[in-house]
Amino acid sequence: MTAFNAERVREDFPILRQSVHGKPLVYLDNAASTQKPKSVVEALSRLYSHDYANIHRGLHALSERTTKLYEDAREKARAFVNAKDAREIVFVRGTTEAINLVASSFGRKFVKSGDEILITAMEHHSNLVPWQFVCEERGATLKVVPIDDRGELDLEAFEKLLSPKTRIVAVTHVSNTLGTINPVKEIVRLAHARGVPVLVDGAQATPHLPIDVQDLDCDFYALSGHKMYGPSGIGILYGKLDRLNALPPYQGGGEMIRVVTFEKSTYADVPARFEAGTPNIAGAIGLGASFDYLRQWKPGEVARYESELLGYATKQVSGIPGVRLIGTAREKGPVLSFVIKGVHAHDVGTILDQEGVAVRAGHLCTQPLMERFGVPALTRASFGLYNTREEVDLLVCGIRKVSEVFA
Ligand code: C6P
Repeated sequence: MTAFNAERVREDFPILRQSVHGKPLVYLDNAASTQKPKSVVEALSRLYSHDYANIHRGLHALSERTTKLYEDAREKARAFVNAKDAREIVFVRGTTEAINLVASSFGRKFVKSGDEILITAMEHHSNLVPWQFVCEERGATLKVVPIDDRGELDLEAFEKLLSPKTRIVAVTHVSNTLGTINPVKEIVRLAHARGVPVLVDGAQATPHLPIDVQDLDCDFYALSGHKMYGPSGIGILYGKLDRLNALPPYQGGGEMIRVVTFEKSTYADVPARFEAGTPNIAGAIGLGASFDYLRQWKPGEVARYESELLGYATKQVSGIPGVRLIGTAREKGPVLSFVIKGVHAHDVGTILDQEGVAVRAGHLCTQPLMERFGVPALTRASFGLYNTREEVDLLVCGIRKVSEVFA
């Protein structure tokens, strides 16, 4: 284990050493996607320079080597989320595909007319629209757990909304817009007490928090590689073995079958049943390298550092005239969303970009949340393990400029 030191960490990310519009780059769009450490880039380069072939199909040396690297990455993913068994890890394109997989397969088999699916008011569209598909197709109803003005989930309302008709609960671990860390373990406990399975959207949790799916006891957990210093186009769906075994296939194609005839096909065991076609081989291996990268620090050390950084930023930004913070939950991931009176979020983003500060502006794929807080859009600074207090100061300086220009 190494002691956490953000300045040293920055040396692992050559992309950060550049200027944008003549100013040093301050990359604060980590909730959208993170940058990649050298070790991840090198793992991809090594694969394509030495080992690459298709997997699970070839008898030749390169195929065997690449298959081993791919399956090693599955084992690294298992260890990262502390799953019991590597068969509980399915490689997918990312969180969006993981949720679509569960919604489609679970919906087809277990959801019928009159049933209910329970989500929360702070879900990303990726954990909302797939459930709307299911509701439309099966004649079910989508129920939404409300949140309070800080952006915290109303647990009492959640308990009341859990009904004998509830088939599944789908909840985000950490909100991409508000930063709220949801009490997922408690949510799972309450749902399980009524026999309802829970899917957790971990897209914004896995880059920051230690994850233990056995401790959470959730039935499904989704994550995206590109948000946790790995490649894009790869992610994992964790599912308890019995839950995955109970699901029908999601897509048909190569490698997900056992026997195929024109009359009927039978399917492979999990996880192969859900990995139809040639997968994102390099992506999975690169993701394995990002798990290795994050493992160098004690669990919780990155979260502690980022939380301090968020506290530092929150204090300063909230003091700027005209600024309203959106998302002030007591437990938060490193996300700072805000609006500035009289200024459109896109203008804030554009002016900050001129200062070299990269943030995201818009509805952040959470349109119902914009309505809940009565804003058309917002600006979000999101922190990662390579960000520093000096960078927060540059962000604050940029926001002050915006606020002074438009005041
Ligand atoms: N949020 C953001 O800027 P994909 O695109 O499949 O890797 O992740 C989708 C997703 C699902 N859930 C949550 C909570 C998310 O934050 C995201 C992606 C990015 O906030 C892009 S919209």
